[in-house]
Amino acid sequence: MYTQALNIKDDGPALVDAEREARFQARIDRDEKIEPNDWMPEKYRRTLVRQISQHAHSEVVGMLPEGNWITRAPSLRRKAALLAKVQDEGGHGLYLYSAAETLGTAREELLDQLLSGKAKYSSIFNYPALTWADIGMIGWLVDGAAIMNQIPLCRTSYGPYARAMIRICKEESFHQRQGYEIVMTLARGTDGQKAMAQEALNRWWWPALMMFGPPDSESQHTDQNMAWRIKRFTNDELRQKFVDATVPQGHFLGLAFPDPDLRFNEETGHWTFGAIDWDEFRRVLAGEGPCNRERLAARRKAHDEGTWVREAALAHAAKRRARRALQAAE
Ligand code: BYC
Repeated sequence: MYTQALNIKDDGPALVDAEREARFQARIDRDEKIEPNDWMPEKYRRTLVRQISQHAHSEVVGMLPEGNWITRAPSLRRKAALLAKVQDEGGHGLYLYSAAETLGTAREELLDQLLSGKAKYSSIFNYPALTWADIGMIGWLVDGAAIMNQIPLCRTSYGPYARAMIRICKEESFHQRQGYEIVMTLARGTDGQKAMAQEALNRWWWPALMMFGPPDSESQHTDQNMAWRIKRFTNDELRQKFVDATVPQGHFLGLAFPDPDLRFNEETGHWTFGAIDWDEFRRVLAGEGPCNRERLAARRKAHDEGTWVREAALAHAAKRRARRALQAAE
């Protein structure tokens, strides 16, 4: 088994599980990073594989709504920036699959889980990108929400995940700015362009708030993940931070948020917002969002069409290994 192939440091049979777990938790409480060969509770390992692989899948599925606009970008400059952004997302997927592999699950297995529909990816990528303004909204709101969630992940307790997130966040920050600049250009453009930006904001605002996950009262994993310092903030805390940062940015552009209950609360210093449609969120997670089927079909097609590349890479690696073995024997 792949897991057994890892050289996991063991503290010896004298330590019973409870003692091991207490020592593990003490390391977490001291803010020490957990590394691949360190002992860790099986549940910690499984939780990380689940979260990191869901994150990796989100990056690669996230390439689809934007990739669809590369040929239709309105200028060469926009096209170059969008191409770079979509390539960055592919790169993030690769770092994250590598981070997940350090926990003992092979990439093929993780990809199988995505392609069979067993593994989740972010709900947001099951919505369509209908106009150019959507590309701006994805950068401003989707990458903006991703940054809010991911900056604390740079301090997550598992070393390889934390280190991957540092570079990812730098790139996401550029993505957010390019999105905001697209929206700003439209918001300052003709009436038609401004209407396009407003219409896109109306469609993306609520799904962006759902990216942070279910409310804390319904979240299954938050308490344990906070104790293990995988998560540093709860879903609702991050959602509120995102709303507080984003609403003034939208108002600066003269755009209106599609929420009649959105108000600044002078006492708390936070924006209060209306009720999120959690039924819609659950439907999207259950595979019934506007684009779930289309996204999985696109990934399966890409995977099938990439078979020859994987086979060629494996054949090349086998040939190099054989050549090295021959050289060593000489
Ligand atoms: N979509 O107990 P909870 C990006 C699932 S950005 C789908 O709160 P947890 C990108 C959750 O997995 C997006 N599923 O869980 C941006 C769990 O299901 P399972 C990716 C969701 O883990 C721009 C169940 O609901 N970012 O990549 O404590 C361009 C209960 O939830 C969602 C990340 O993945 C959702 N929105 O917290 C390109 C960041 N929300 O597994 C790409 C890392 C919840 O028990 N992930 N679920 O069946 C996290 O920070 C956390 O996993 C979450 C959820 C905040 C998402």
